[in-house]
Amino acid sequence: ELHYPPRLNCVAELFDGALAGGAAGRVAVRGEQLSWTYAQLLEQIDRIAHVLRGPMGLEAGNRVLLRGANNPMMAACILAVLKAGCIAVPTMPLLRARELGAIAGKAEINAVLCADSLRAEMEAVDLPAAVRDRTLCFGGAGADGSLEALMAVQPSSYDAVDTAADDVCLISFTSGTTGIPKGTMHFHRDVMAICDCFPRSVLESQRSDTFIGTPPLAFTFGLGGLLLFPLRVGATAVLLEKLTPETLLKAIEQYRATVCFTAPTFYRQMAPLADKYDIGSLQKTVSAGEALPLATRESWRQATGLSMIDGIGATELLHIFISAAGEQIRPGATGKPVPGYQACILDHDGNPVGPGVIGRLAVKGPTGCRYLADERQRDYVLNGWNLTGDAYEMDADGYFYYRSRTDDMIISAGYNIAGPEVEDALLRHPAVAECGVIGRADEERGQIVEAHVVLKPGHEASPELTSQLQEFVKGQIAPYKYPRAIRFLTALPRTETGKLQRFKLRTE
Ligand code: 3UK
Repeated sequence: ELHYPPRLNCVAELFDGALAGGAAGRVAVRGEQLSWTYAQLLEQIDRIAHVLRGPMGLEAGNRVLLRGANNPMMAACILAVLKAGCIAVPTMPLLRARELGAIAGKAEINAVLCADSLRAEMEAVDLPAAVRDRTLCFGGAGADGSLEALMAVQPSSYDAVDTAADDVCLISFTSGTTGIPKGTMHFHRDVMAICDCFPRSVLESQRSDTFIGTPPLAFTFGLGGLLLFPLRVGATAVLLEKLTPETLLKAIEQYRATVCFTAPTFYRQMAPLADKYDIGSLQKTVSAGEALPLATRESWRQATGLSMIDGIGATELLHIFISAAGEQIRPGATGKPVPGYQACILDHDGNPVGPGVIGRLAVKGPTGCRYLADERQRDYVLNGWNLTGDAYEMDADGYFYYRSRTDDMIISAGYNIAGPEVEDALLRHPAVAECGVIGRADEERGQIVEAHVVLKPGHEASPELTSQLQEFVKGQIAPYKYPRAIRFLTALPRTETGKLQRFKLRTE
């Protein structure tokens, strides 16, 4: 059981803990341009907090939209908003003006902190005049009126606003795999809870760790894994912009990173390149965002000797709630509920089912879903249990196995077929780099299994390869699951968070 005092400011709590542990002189955040120790990061946060509550004129509870790539200044801005008693609304860097406008409106924002590099798109957003007047940019040349210019004349220390443990501090938008982002609200105590669950009991992170990875800080996977978790234990966070599989490997070598957070596709693309770099510092690699195919787990292990830590998380629940590491890993399973969380599988009527039956995953724990607009609340939360929209199965030992998204289960000639199982089979073929499997409407069978395949360099699409892939799948899993149709693409449609957009494959 986690217990937090009724008055809690999560940023004050994180820094009090780290500084009490002697972190002041250790590096808190490393970026491409600069690094800050805990003491230096704290000073930046405090100066920004003064700007928010002073010249910007914000009050406690006001909402601040944040935009920027992963770097130390973006991290300081997010933390300053929370420390000043305001609510952070981080946004994904690639969003366009229209999408930003929708988020700004839904979240009823009062102010904006925007990286200079993303300024043009932000200026194209239709905002109320009062918000426009409270828009500051950072990370540019530091001209008059920039955040940095205002920070320079502020005091270097700021007393955290005395917030309640269950005051909202973060509004996070889902990545919109299906198109429409939904806002979810999280409390100061939720921030502490995610730091005290997965990183403590599964990852066993320590102050000697250096965290690195790809998820944007605007995605709670990244906010937790690349900022909050390292701060909680007094470790170092490496925050880099625009990583590719190749540059991430290079950065792991350069920064001697010990913990890596990214999505399955990145690990899949890094595996064949791994022997070109000295990544011997790596100890823990965490995969989340979408299902980790067994084929990817195996190729990563072969390339690096590391056992992947798979973990399922959700924006609604803030971070990872089912996972396993080390000896606890059972190939094919996501893992067991992270201590602090409970999980079960429900049938259509909401009754629990036993081992070996596929059903709807339900989760309960210290964090839970609170949608901003509450129409969807009833779909997600049932009697205190969060329904994530995933089809899962449990075994007799309490391990949880991902099958598919509930809506993505393919029903063909009366058979239930999970696309990810077919994807795992295809990924084992030497010609296949990436693939996505969906159900395509079919008069005779209701749906047929259709695979969308991206080939590795040196391979070309042909009718022969199509039948070869079909036979290959039939040799590994029950033949009725084989893809009756195969389409070859040069890339799969993915969200900024690395998730396959199956709905786009269906409408292609
Ligand atoms: C899917 C997974 C199988 C699953 C997230 C870690 O992904 C995150 O949040 P989102 O709101 O999406 C949630 C949905 O994504 N998913 C995530 N991880 C896995 N499916 N295996 C996995 N390991 O459908 C889930 O319902 O974008 C992940 C931490 C924080 C996050 N917000």
